[in-house]
Amino acid sequence: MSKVTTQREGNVLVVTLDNPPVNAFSTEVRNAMADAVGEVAADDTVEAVVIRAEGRMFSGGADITEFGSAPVHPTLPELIDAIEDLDKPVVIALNGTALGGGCEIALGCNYRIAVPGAKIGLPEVKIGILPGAGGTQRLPRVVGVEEALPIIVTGNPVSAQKAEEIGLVDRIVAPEALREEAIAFAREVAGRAEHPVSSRRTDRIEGSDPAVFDQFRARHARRLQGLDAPAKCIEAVELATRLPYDEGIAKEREFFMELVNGDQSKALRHVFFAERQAGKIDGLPKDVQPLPVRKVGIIGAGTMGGGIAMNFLTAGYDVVMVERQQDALDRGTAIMRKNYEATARKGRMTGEQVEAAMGRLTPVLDMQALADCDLVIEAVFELMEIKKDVFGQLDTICKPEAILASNTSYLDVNAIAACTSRPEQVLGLHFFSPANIMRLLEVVRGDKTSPQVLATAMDLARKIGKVAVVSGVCHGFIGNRMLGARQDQANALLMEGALPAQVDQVLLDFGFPMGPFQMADLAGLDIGWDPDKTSSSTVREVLCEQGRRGQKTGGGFYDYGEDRQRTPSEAANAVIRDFAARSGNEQRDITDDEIRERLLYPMVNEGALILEEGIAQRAGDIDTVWVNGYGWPPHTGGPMFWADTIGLDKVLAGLERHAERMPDVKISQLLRDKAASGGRFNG
Ligand code: T1G
Repeated sequence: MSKVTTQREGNVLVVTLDNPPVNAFSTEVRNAMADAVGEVAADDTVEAVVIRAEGRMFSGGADITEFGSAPVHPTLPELIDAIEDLDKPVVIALNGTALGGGCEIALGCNYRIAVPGAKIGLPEVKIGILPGAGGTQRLPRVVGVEEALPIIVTGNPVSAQKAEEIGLVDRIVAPEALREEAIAFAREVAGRAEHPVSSRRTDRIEGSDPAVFDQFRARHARRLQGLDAPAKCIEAVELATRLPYDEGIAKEREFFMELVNGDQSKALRHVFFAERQAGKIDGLPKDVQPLPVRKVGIIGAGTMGGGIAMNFLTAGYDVVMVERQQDALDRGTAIMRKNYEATARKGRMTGEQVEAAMGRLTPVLDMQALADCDLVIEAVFELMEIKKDVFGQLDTICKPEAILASNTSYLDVNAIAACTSRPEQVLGLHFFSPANIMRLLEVVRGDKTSPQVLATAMDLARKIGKVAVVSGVCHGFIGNRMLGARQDQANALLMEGALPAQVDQVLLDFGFPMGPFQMADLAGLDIGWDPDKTSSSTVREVLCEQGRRGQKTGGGFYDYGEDRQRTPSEAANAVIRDFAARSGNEQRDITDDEIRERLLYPMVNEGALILEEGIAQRAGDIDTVWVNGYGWPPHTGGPMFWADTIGLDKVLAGLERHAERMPDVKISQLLRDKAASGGRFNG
């Protein structure tokens, strides 16, 4: 079945694209589309053209899987130029999302109509490139520089309504009438002498204020920092206002080729596909169907319980939320409402949607109310005894087919499952705080978790908008286990002469949103600290004993002002120096390079051990965890992709160079083997 078909409707030729799942402009599609354009050009009885698509969207753009290999003709720019050069009017009918090349082909048409739900945009910057099929030169000519810049540089799409306002779309029509309306529009314009041609327009860029570009750069400085593509996007649009179209398009192509072959785009494309691959479970029988889930029970109305509940409420599920004390239940419910109202104030939800979500919540004090839930997630205190007691109760309360999940961050899911008569229905669902915001969900499969329960969890993750990664059972699963490897070295470095500010700055410079000691202050130094049992045996204990429990007390590893900005703390540094002096370690000036290697190489090594042990299915899953759960800068691809990029031999050499100072780091045989063979974790 051809991916592009043509159908005659009187004097109009309708060209239909049908390349599931996202109508990507693959080589096959471009060739078939070029044939259709040739058919139009050769047939004088065709007086107008409609381009449309089947499926749930118009197009997700060029076929990203083809990047990295030599361009195959006709390229998308060549195809769009051929459409634009037709001597007959072309109407494009956007039946839904039109992104990247999908938007660019629309810009090459004379007229554009769309359904109300269509999202139109140029997200190329998000995969480290720029619109490479005329988008940076045509869009500003159609909508003007000030509207074009945010679309191209942020990569965020605009609604059909906004597109109509700014002139990107001519009309909005109902989905059921789209094909016919497009044909009627084509007939309407067929007789006109002239038609708008995007690349030849100058009315929207004439007189553009050159200062706009530097103002935009300044306003988005943080977003642009360290990234290649956004800067090139701005430069390409700037050239559209200064160069004739043909010269501007040549620069766009030059920038595109430079970016698409660069490390940052390769990393961002890896992240894009790894996230989607993570949702697949190797070896899962194809016929496994997810179990039906309509009602969800959450135990605990604290920060995690309330955040987890919001995910399901927002996605339309009924939620029963259990707490032991009425005041805690009321507090948790009030915080959920406050969070929703804040979202509504930002325009991301309506008041009705907030009320509907809260209306699906049933706050209770009695666990018996969980009896008819299809899934129950506990978010109680992180203590195995408490978890085991809860699961023992759930096993008697909940219906036999209910799935029982723990939100534990570290604990042994197999031991928890063993407290029930249904271990095949028990697994971990590890949400990340704030649970209603963070996209990552670690789905921890117990030794006895059934394929159907696993499939149900992955299906639920998609429905609540999470990026799910399957983890086996080990202490800390994937993310926290690797975080532990990093934290061990961060703490060791303090005992060798480094201070928190230097250690954190190394990771900030690498692209993390914060360093390990900033993170500790944010989370609170008193997690797991017991004032009745404290014995001044660690830096963290002494800081807690001094009342320095993190940001929430105005000081931890750092001092915090009213604005919560951090400054190095002499008090904390004095405690650190005291412990360091008594540690028996030689105190020395430690270079930033050594700090970066000591923090990141053991993480990569732990990731390799996680792969060796089968805890993670694939290296891309580990990258997906760290990019979506811990702020690893996506333009380096995640820890395993980054190690591939710098070379596993370099990582191994670094681990061996620092081995004496890292006696507890057991170097992975998988890492050794791949370093020796020149292999990569990501194939
Ligand atoms: N190319 C190849 N495969 C793609 C693809 C693409 N552009 N977009 C999606 N897929 C695959 C995806 O990997 C998954 O595969 C399946 O389709 C469903 O995707 C010249 C150079 C369109 C909003 O950056 O944002 O045009 O896992 O799960 O949630 O200037 O996909 O099923 O095997 O994401 O409904 C620019 C990228 C390309 C858009 C749909 N376009 N895609 O979301 O489905 S570069 C983009 C998306 C370009 C020109 C430039 C989303 C989506 P599998 P999905 P979804």
